[in-house]
Amino acid sequence: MARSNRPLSLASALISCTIFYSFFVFDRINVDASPAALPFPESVELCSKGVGQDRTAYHFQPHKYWLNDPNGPLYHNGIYHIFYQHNPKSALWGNISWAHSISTDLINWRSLDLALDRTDSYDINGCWSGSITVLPGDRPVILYTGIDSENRQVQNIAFPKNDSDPLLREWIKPKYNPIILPDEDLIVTKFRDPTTAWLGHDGHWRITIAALVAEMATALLYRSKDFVHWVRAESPLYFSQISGMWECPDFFPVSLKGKEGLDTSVNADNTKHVLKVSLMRTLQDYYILGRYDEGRDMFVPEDSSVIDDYRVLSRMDYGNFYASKSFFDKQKNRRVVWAWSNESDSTSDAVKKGWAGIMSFPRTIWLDSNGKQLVQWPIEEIESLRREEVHLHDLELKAGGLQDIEGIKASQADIEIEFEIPSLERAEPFDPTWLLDPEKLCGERGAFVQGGVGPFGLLVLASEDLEEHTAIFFRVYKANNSHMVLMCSDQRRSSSRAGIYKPTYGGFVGIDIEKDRRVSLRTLIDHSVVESFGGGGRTCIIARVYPEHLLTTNTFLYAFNNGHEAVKVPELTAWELATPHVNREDENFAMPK
Ligand code: DQQ
Repeated sequence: MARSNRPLSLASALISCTIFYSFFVFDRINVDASPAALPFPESVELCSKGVGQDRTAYHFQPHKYWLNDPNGPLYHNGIYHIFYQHNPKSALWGNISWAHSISTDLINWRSLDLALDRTDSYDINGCWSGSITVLPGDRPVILYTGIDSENRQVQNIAFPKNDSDPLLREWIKPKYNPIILPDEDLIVTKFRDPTTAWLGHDGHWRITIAALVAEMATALLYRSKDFVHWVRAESPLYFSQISGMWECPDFFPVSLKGKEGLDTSVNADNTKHVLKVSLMRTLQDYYILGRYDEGRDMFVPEDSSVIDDYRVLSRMDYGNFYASKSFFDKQKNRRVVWAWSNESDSTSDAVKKGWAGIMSFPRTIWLDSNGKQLVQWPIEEIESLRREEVHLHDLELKAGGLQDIEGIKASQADIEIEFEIPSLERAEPFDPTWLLDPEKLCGERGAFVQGGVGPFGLLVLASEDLEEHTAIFFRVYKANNSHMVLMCSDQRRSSSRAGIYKPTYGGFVGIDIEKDRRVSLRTLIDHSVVESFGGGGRTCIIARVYPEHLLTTNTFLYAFNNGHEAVKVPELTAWELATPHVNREDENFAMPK
């Protein structure tokens, strides 16, 4: 097979790493900035390798050390802000504070000093997750969980020190903190992660906070007139028997028509509400669609029959995606969601690398036109990173077909492919019990187990001998009255390195394959990330992988079909992506004065 990927020799990898290490020792450059100034400088191809071949290029990660949950994403006065859970001293979880980065395009990021550090009795053991709300007068305010000197979880507030600083660099914690203490009936170590507030028609703010109450996973409701004094409502916003504690709830409206996002306080006839919860038990994010009944101040799920079994809840993503948080981007009238994607390598690997944890690529999120599921899609700004391009069309993938996609550096790429299924005749019978564990099904029927219709999809981050690869693929089954499309991301062969978690992820795709006869796949590849969007973003799977061959040789990209039935590929486009500035501390990168 002819392969024209740009070679990456061991020598060049080592040179890139040397360059990165030299950035590493530079101190942060303090440059004043104003939002009216020019945006970030053009993306420059910097060291794409970072510390080892696993460092990502265009996914958000700190310059060094530990990252977990996204906190308080915000668009304010021309600048995007992301805060996140960070250990400023190590690549392992601990010393949890709020780190802070800013951007004008959600692609290039500059890191600022910590926004919240563990300084006072009410947060001396950690500044845990929380949110930002913009109060009237365009004044952002942070609500976060502090771990106090008695290891209780309390809720605190912080304000920008200087309202006229467009970068919101310094935050002040008023002396009257904490503003919410755990009531007697609550477990003091299970009361955390306040949401962005929404304003009711009565002029009172509301927030929800996760807690475990009488063994029930609960989204407690608090109300306030002045944002400082909060009163717990008698009834929670929502609770469920879903076992274990929820973390990082997110509660927001979505429009019944179109992709536009809504401000968190909107509650109208043409909207639904989404309650997103992060389930500690599975470390997965789930969501429930429903209605916000303002009269009763309660969330009412539209399908109450399913919600006590987490296995049938809708998933934000079927992969390594946790503690997600969304915000309304009023500049572009969209809602954008981020999540923490944890490492799948070991803690000793983290220490060696000097970092751990990345964010999923920011995704626009909206309600599908059928009103039944959420759809997520990489924000359009990713297109500014597209460079070399390969375009193929009208391919046929017969049984066993493998199509080399060559001409781009495939370790840092964006691929859009559409599969057309001329015949569903050979679709195998569907077993409804699979709905409870699609992941297991993906493990039993991997990319090389022949089926009737499928598996077909992509092999990414593949070594020349295919010993290492990650497979993202579909299979179509015939159920009683319809066809079911399974999407899998199989990491079992992703790396020859031992000591790495290499799961198989999977979920069903909510499309009508009988009518459409097509299913699309978009995959973002970024060294140790494979982030996939099936059926136009109806099923998403982000995975962390650590291919060993990236250090020394080219990586390859293929489309394949291992089903009996031939499939067609009407369109396939793959772009190599440039490396933006993501929290790198080099002299070329500063917001102009
Ligand atoms: N991470 C934070 C908590 C949150 C958890 C601590 C979720 O506030 O519940 O770092 O990952």
